[in-house]
Amino acid sequence: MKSRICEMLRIEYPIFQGAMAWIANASLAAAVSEAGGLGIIAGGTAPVDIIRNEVRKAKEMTSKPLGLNIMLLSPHADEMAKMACEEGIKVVTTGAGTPGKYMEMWKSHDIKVIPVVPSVAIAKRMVRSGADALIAEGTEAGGHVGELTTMVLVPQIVDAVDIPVIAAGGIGDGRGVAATFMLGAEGVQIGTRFLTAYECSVHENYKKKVLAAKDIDTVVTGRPTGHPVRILKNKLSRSFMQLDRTCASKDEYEKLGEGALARAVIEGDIDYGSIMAGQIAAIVNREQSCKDIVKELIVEANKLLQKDWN
Ligand code: TUI
Repeated sequence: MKSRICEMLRIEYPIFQGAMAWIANASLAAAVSEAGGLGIIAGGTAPVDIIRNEVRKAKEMTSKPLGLNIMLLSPHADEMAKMACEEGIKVVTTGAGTPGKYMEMWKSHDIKVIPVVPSVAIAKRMVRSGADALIAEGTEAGGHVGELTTMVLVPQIVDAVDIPVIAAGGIGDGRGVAATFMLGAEGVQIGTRFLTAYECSVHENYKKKVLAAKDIDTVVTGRPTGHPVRILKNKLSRSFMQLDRTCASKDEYEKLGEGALARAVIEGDIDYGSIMAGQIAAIVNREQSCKDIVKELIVEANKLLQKDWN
């Protein structure tokens, strides 16, 4: 399972933990890094000092490489980009936009930049602006998603660029890891499977909802806003779907969505909170340590990739 990504980032296994906003904190990221993967702290839309504190805490918990994700729709993205340099972060991933304007600053601080991309055109643009690797995220993922599936997106991006491609979206076990390696990926990013890790501090009710999820229990809402989001079905998702059907205004979406992720993550409100999770939630049915999750993914994937198919 060694790949260019392991060398580039000095990690043991090419497994990134998805940067789930409000969820991927020091506890989760440090545990994944300690397990030999890449733990990533999510900036989300939080104020910069909250995240700075998580970065410092994580560094006390592990001496292994850690990443920081910058969500480019955040009003704090500029400050977060600077904070990565100030805190000596060595790997930045980005989501929900193009990080071109920060590239020079990050490069001058020796930071590896790995943007999430939902299409070939955006992938090519990221390469031109100096990305070191790409995360090709399919629409199976939770949260803010593009239109293409992982199966279709990964091989096309692998063909279009020369830098390493990490697959994301719909990967929850060793079979998914092996499958994306067959498509040309050199690493995977996994979010949903880590939601039920012991070290993940998301509310118990959120974990239970993920553990109970079946194949068709997620839905993408908000397409008319240009920022479609995949969440588990509940009363909130039904209200969002009603807005989708009635061509509601941006204000109506904002009013309904305001504070909704924190409501689910912190308060455990599974009816009116936004429970972001990927389609693969259906196969997540155990609580485990990050160490066991990473080990299991690698052992299963290695077995499949070395199997004699004759
Ligand atoms: O960013 C994500 N997933 C997320 S972010 C998030 S928090 C949030 N809060 C409020 C509204 C929306 C989200 C929850 N989940 N995934 C990475 C990702 N990036 N998916 C798609 C993209 C993307 C989309 C467009 C990356 C680049 C891009 O470029 C467009 C352009 O033209 O710049």
